Amino acid sequence: MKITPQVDQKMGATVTEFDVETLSTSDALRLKDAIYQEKLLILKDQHLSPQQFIALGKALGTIEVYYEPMYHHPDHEEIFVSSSTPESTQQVGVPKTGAFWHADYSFMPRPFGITMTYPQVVPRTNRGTHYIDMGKVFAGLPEELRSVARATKGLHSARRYFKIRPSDVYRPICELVDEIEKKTPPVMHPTVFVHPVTGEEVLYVSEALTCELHDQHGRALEDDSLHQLLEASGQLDTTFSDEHIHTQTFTEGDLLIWDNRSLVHRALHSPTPEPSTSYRVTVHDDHAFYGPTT
Ligand code: 7UC
Ligand code: FE
Repeated sequence: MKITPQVDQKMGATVTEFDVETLSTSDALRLKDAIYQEKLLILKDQHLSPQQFIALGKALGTIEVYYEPMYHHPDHEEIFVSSSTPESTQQVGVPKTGAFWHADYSFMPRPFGITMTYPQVVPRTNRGTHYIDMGKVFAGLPEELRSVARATKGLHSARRYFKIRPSDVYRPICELVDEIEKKTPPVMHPTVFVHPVTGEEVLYVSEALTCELHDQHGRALEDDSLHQLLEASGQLDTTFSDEHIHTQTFTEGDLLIWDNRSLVHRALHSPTPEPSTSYRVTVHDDHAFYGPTT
């Protein structure tokens, strides 16, 4: 197994000569270590069955099954399917997922540390994912904003990006909203936490899922601090040219693994009606999601 940092890129390393079938304990440890050091890994030339993809997840930790069954692979609930299949009448998974800045599962009480995506059908144009390293963002913030982050918590909710299910057609929207609030009540996370492996302080806010910042008395801040933090991170840049944004493209055989504590991401989807399918497996590692807050 060879790990090679990507040249002239803001982050990431490629992993070659990786074979899940013959993965030694020491290589599994090296791979895990590289996830946290490099933040984003691109495993090359992978030809895995769903079972092998799931086995890779289990080699890294404990798989989290997505809470909404609409996303599940029909035979393997561990696999989340993002798929636009214009030719097919039977939709599998959900089209165009994650096209907004977020960290996976930040709207849940216990998010997972590792996300893997494994593109199955790769469109010719516009397929990729944007990433921002929120540890780097925090390190570059002006001191006033760092203090605000250290003194507050963020409220995260799935409510704005919950996807309407086929079974929701003709339901009153208020009923659906109530259901979202009940099933996934908003959760608080520290605005900045110490990464349990790297020790870095990570700014944990996203444009899609962080709704408010609260002070130590639990009162919502009425100023624009959240907006300022998001602005400073590059997540509000509609041209995607902010210095923090890394855009990772992929080809068939690539399998992406990233540190879901450090990075926020945003999927890029092709505007053409080309078919596109991607599998995802998400994993809790052996560490608490965040250590003691700063
Ligand atoms: O359909 C989607 O874009 C799924 C998104 C709301 N959730 C990703 C996650 O795991 O946080
Ligand atoms: Fe995502």
